[in-house]
This record gives sequence, C-alpha cells and structure tokens, in this order.
Amino acid sequence: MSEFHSGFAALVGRPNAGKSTLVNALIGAKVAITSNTPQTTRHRLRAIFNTADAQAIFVDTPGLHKPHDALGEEVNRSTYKALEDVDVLALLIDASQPVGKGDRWIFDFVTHLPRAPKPLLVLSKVDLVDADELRSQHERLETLGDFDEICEISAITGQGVSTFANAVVARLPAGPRWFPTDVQTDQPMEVMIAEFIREKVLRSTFDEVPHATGVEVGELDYDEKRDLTSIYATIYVERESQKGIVVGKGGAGIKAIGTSARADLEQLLGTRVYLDLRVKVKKNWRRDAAQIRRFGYGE
Ligand SMILES: Nc1nc2c(ncn2[C@@H]2O[C@H](COP(=O)(O)OP(=O)(O)O)[C@@H](O)[C@H]2O)c(=O)[nH]1
Ligand SMILES: [Mg+2]
Repeated sequence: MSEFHSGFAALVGRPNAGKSTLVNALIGAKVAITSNTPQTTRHRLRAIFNTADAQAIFVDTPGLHKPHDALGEEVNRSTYKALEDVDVLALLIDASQPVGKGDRWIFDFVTHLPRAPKPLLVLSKVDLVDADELRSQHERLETLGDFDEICEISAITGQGVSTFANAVVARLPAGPRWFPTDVQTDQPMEVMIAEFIREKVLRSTFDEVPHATGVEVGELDYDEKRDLTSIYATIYVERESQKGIVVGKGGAGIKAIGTSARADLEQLLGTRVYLDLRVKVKKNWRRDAAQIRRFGYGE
C-alpha cells in the first residue's frame, strides 16, 4: 500500500482574490461564504479535501490588510495564526487585476514568515481574461520573487481546480487522515448558519452596511416528524439607518434575505428550514472585543 499523506494548505491573497470560492470548488459544496465585498471572510475556516491516499486541510483566511478597528485586528490575528506551520502556502492572485502593491505586500509577508514553505502561486479567475492579458500577468508574477510554481484556475468554471488540488497533495508530508471523510469543515453548525445569513446581507446591501453587520444564531430546533429545522437569528447593525436599509421598504429587504438564506440553509442542513430573522441595532459592536467574540469572529 502506498503511504498516506496529509497536512495543511493555507489560501492567502488580497480580499476578493477568490479564496473562498476556490474552497467551495475544491469541496464540491458551499461551505465558505463569498461576495464581491472585500473582507467577506471574517473567520478562519478549515475545509477538508479527501482523496484515496491523502487529506488536505485547506485553511481559508480572511485577506490580509491594514486593520482599522478591533474587528480588523482580530481578523488579522487569526490570519497570522492560520499561517503557522502550514505545509503548503497557496497565494491567490486575481488574473483580471494587474499585480499590484497589495499582492507584493502579501508576497513579501508570506515569504518572510518563519518556517513558511515557498508559495505556490495561484492565478485565479482566468475565465475573465484573454490570452494576452494572461501572458502579461505571468510576466508580472515573475517579478514578485522566489516562488514554487504557478497554477491557473477558475473556481467558477472549474478549470485547473483539480490540477491545483493535485499540486497541493503532492506537497503534503506523510501523515494520517485527521478528519473522517464525511466532515467538510471545522466550523460549528451555528457559525456556518450565521455566516450563510451574513452572506445574504452582504450581497443585498452596500456602502457601510456590509461591514457593520454581524449575525447571531440562537438555539436550533429540529422537528423530526416534519423534517424541519427552526432557526432564530438576529442581524446586528450599528445604526438605525443601516437597519432601515437591511429591512427595506415594507420589509422587502429582510424578506429577500430570508428567502435566499433559507434556500442555502436547506442545502447545508439537508432538512426543511423555518427561518426567523430579526434586525437589531447595537452601537459600535465592532470596536468591542467582547462583542466580536460573542459573534464568533476571530479565535
Ligand atoms: N469570474 C470569476 N469570478 C470569481 C472566481 N472566483 C471568485 N470569483 C468572484 O470574486 C468575488 C470574490 O470571491 P471570494 O471567493 O469571496 O474572494 P475572497 O475574498 O478571496 O474569499 C466573488 O464575487 C466571486 O464570485 C472565478 O474563478 N471567476
Ligand atoms: Mg473569502
């Protein structure tokens, strides 16, 4: 029998590079939330990828950035922690955005980490560019510094995703299967549910509202006879005006959020879902470390 391999592979890159979308493509199910709002990911999420003779634990990190508040600091702290002792460091760079200062900053950051493996570059969203743009981007990548190899992927079309997975698996040391094969992530169900709801708020609002949103999920109630999970959740924002935006005219906004969240939650839980959503104002919750932990962000 050939030896089993396992280990950790961190996905890093600027906000919006496509890290969480890649995680979902690798797992073949939605486990990470995605949106075009930078800083969508607040949690360090681990997603488990299995083959017959290997297990890769992908660590989806929030993008690295300069923190502006306690939430930002907590998010960065959890990203730094996620990079300790990884076996593979995959740095995603958006093919449709010329390599910029942000990419360089992250490249330098990860290549200066103690014990960090040479980064594997992942050119993401290649479905958005033509051959010329792709070539220019490759030339820019060459100027970044010393890296391992370049994988081209589109997490949306699936192009290159299994090649990337193979490249990761090939770099894993010998080790056991840490997680049973039916486990997809390390996130508690309540956290996943809160995140799925927050994603819908992010996707339906703009300006300051997405960043001011936190979601808290109460106890879950499963009725076996009706195969129905009842979920009571509260969406917190920081101002009355933000609450007005989330709730929308005559409640239309919150209704739409509820409808699309429910569809995803039924997929996630594999049961029918009753979803009760409230919106509350909690001033300055992002500046309060205790509140941030209550919402489950960071460690
Ligand atoms: N066209 C295209 N869009 C993508 C691809 N991967 C991600 N996106 C989009 O880019 C945005 C950011 O993706 P996300 O995974 O949340 O980025 P993250 O911040 O790095 O986790 C979302 O709107 C995604 O739908 C891709 O391969 N092709
Ligand atoms: Mg993300």
